[in-house]
Amino acid sequence: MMTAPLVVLQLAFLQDAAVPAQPQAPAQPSAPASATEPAKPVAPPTRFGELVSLEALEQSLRQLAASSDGKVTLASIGTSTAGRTIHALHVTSQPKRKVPVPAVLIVAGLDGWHRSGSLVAAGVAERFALEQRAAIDARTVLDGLDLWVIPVANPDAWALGLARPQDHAGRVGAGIDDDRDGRVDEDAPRDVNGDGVIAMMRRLDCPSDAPATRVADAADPRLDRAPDGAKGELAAFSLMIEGLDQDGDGSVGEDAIGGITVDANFPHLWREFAADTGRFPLEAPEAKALAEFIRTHPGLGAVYVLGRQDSLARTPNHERRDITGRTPVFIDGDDKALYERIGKLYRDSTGIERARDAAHEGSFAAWCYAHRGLPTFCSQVWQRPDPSPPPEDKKPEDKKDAPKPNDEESAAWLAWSDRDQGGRGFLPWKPFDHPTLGKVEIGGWAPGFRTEPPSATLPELITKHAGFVAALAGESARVRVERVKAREIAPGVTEITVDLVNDGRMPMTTSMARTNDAVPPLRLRAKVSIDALLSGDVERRIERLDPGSRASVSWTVRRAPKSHVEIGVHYPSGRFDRVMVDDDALLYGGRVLEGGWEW
Ligand SMILES: [Ca+2]
Ligand SMILES: [Ca+2]
Ligand SMILES: [Ca+2]
Repeated sequence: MMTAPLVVLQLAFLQDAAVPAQPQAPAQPSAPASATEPAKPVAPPTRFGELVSLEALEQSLRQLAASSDGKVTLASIGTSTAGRTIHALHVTSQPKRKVPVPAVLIVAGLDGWHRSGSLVAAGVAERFALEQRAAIDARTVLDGLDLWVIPVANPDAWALGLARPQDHAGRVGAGIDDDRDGRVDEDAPRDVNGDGVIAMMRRLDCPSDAPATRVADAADPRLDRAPDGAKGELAAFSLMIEGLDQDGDGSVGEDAIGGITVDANFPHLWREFAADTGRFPLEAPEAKALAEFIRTHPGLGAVYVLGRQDSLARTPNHERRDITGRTPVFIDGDDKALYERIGKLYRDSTGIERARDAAHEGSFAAWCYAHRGLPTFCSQVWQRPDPSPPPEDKKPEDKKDAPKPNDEESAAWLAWSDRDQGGRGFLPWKPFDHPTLGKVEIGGWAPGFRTEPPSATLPELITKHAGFVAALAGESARVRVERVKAREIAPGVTEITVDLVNDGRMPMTTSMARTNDAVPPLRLRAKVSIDALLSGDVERRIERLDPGSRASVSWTVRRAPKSHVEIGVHYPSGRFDRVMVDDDALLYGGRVLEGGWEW
């Protein structure tokens, strides 16, 4: 009990260090008192509440491991293209645990535009490790669960941050000739007007071979839409990324800096002929390191990915299939109920109900689910906040005839930027005399405005996501031997029945795992000679054990008095138990000896 006040003091110190300007010093004396008071619904302080340099984040990870009484171990799962360490945190309540338990894996930082996801992932590890009971009952959860957190899966991209346009943010390594013109990175998007940001351009003088395609949206001329030909509208400009067309080929920014997009370099729905997806799947060392980690950690019960994609705010489509007709593009129909239920848990835990579309072909999450059969859930970390109501002078009657925005979601982002964020979210369109394109306007969304939440919200986001991870862990499949019955049906002949149960809330394996044999079935292997086996199979396989369901397997074997029969129980997770049936078992039932991992 001596350590608890120390932890509180240390966290208070860290909070002050992270937010030096906040006049919150008077709150400090109340910190020790709160240890005895009931938890307040306030997000506990965190050392991951602010976007910092990669080096500073790594330093915080090391500090977390050092201050956790051995509950957090910092390991490396590999090295990035540029030679940076890819860290993994292992969080457990029992560092010397001998019997393996299922683990939840959290992966974040796959590209450079969702760095807050890395902070949230590390912050969740911190919450579990330091048992911030205001947020979650971490001890209960960790008793039956370990947590793996890979907060920055793509450190090279993370280090670059928002310096590159979002579409290219996750690229690593040497340049690729994106447009196959024999030159590499010859016309990357760039900051043409020198405002420090690569934004968008509206080209006003469009040539006939690259005609205008968009008009400004009357509801808010900062936004654009396709012209309505039926109303005689003519397109006024084309929209393109800020750049120069340095090679004069008519395209702007067509050959971006950088090589492989890590989160498009995984095998499922890998785009073979795209410029940035790698020459072969898992070519990027970052992708290979993640895949290796998954392969060598078969006990993962669920994977939670924080970044570009979402599969929780909205349940993924379960009907679309690829051209073979066999592989689901998103999820298998039989896994729909699972995703709906976990999605509801997520929305209840985080309050996040909105999501943006994002490409998922070749992504880590798509591969984890489709090829490895793992229940894999994606979160975009936060959602667009609701804008404050419009000011008084814009009364509803004035707006009755006002045109409706074509893209309501973008309009709502703008409203939030204008009314609540001092307009920081959008760079107004400004005329610019472009050296190769003539008259243009440069402006658009401020980089990261819609992907990175304000730092002030991070502690609360960490609390919400930690709550979801705790809920997710509570949902995992819990397959175990419920009882072992042994009965002597004739002298020297024993009938053995092993009852199995899944008293968790997830199926033993996803439907996807069964479809593609990604995960072995549960196997029960009787270790008896073939002539001692009077009935039953040497090995029995159980493909499916849904939540709340049971399975029962029986054998009849010859067993001499004072001898024993062993049955190996091999779970899909790679764990195994041993069932022992001897003379005592006839009275008390067989014993289950926890084995370990088979890996
Ligand atoms: Ca090129
Ligand atoms: Ca610029
Ligand atoms: Ca060009």
